Amino acid sequence: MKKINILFILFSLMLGWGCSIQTSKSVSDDIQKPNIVLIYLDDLGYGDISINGAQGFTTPNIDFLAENGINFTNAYASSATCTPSRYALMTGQYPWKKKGAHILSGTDPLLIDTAQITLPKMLKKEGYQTAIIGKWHLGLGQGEKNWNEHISPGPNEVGFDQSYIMAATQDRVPTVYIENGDVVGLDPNDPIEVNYKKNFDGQPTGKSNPELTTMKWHHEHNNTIINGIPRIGYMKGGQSALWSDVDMADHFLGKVKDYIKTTATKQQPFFLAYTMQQPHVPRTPHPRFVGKSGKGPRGDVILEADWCIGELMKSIQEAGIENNTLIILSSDNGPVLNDGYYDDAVELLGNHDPAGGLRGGKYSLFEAGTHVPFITYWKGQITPSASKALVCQLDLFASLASLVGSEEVAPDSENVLDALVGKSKEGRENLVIEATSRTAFRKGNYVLIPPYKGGKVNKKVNIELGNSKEIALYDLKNDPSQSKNIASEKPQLVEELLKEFKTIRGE
Ligand code: NG6
Ligand code: CA
Repeated sequence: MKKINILFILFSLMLGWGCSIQTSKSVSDDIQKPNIVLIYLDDLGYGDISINGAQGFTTPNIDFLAENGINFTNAYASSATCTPSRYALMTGQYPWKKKGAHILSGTDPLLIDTAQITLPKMLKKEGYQTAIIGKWHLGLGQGEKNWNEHISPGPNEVGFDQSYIMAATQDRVPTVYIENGDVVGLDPNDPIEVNYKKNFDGQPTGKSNPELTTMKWHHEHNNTIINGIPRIGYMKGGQSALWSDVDMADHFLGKVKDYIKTTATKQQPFFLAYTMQQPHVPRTPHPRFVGKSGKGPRGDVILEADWCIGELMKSIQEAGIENNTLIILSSDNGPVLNDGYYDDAVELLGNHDPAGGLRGGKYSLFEAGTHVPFITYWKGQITPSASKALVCQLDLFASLASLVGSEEVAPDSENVLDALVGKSKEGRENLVIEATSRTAFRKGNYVLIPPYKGGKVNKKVNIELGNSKEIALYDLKNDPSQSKNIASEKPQLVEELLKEFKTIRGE
C-alpha cells in the first residue's frame, strides 16, 4: 500500500500535479480537511453580541453560530489594536516581538516577511485555496509606493491566492479597493497620489473646509475629505476608483458570496478570511440599516455585519458545504465609542455595554482591550456549548496546522484544537497580552499588569489604558471587571507570575 502511494505521488509530481488534491495528504491520511472560514470583525467588543449580553439590539446570526457552536468566554485577540493582532493571527508570533507591529498608516510597507511561514501559507501547503476579502492593515509594498502600478508584496505574497482588500482602515486613505495588488477601477488618466505628511496643494481638508463634511471629526481625522468624510492622510486623484462607504459591506459580501460559489465546486478545500470593517470608524451603515439599532451608526453597523454573516451562512448552506466547513468568528480588538468622529455612539449608548462588563476598551491593557468574542461553528462536528478555555487568536496557526495535518510550527502559537472543537475544556496555560506596545500576563484566573508610565485614561476616546505606578494583580474569576487590585494581598503569587512573565518576555 505504502509503495503504491509513493509511486502514485512520484507519478503525480512528474505530471506537475504537486498542488492538486490528488497528491495532498488528505487522500492518504484519514484527516478530512474542512473548509475554514475566518470571520474577523474590527473593534467588536465582547458585549457587542446579544449572546454575550448586548442591550437594545440583537445579533441573531452571530448568536446562531454561538448557540450551535462554541462560545468562548475566555478568548483573546493578541493585541488591543488592529495591526499587531492581525500580525499575530497570520504568523503565530507574539506582536510585541515584532519591530514595527503597531497601527500602520495607509502607506506603510508590508509588515510580514515574505520568507516567513504564515497561516495561509501553511494551509496552502496542505492543499488549500486561500483568500482574504476585507480589511488588510498589515502594510503593502516596500517603502515608497506607486498606487497606479501593481502593488507588491502584499497578501498574495504571504500566502493568499486571492485578495480583495482595503489597504488599511476605513478612516485612512487610500479609499480604494485593491484586488490581487491592483487598485480596482482606476483610470490611468487620473492617477492616485497618497501622502501622510503633506497635503496636495489646494485640496480641501476636514480642518480647512468643515462645511464640506457630512461626518464631523472629533480628533485627528481631519485630512482629505472623501464622500463627505474627512480621513487620516492626504489623497488626490483616483476618482473612478473611490469606494462608496455605505456600500462597502455589500461590496465585500458580494465578493465573499462569489468566492464561495466558485470555490466550493472545486475539489480543494479553501481558507477564506472575511475581514469585516465593522464597527470601526467611520461607521457608515447602508441606508437599509440606518436607525435599526436605536444606538446610532455604531449599533447599525453591528446589525449590518450580523446580517452579512447571515448571508455568508446562506451561501455556505446553498453550496452544500456546511458540514465540511469550520467557521471561526472573532474581533481584532475590543470596543471604542468615539474613535475620532461625532457619530452618537456615546450619546445613544443607553444601557448597552460594548465591553460586556470588562474594564477598559480598545487600546487598553485591561481586559476589554483584548478579551473579545470568539466562536467556533462546525455543523455535525462541534457539539454546542460554552467554553472557558483560555485561547488566543495567536493559536489559530498551530491549531489549524494540527487540524489539517501540517507539521509547520510558529513561535508562540499553541495547539488548542481540542478546545476549539469542543473535545477539551483546557486551552493554554498562560498568555501575554499586548496593548500599544505594553504587555500584561494572564495565567489561570489571574492577570498581572506591570507598572507603566503614562496617563490612566486616553481622554480622546475616554478609555482607561491600564497604566499605573503600582503593579496590579486581578483575580478574573471572582472579579472579571478588575475592580480590585489584589497585588498587595498576594506578594508571592505576584513574584511567581512576574518571574514567569519575564522569562517569556526574554528579560
Ligand atoms: C488610531 C486612530 C483611530 C483608529 C486606530 C486604528 C487617531 C487619533 N486615532 O490612530 O481612529 O483609526 O488608529 O484602529 O488617529 S485599528 O482598529 O485599526 O487598530
Ligand atoms: Ca480594530
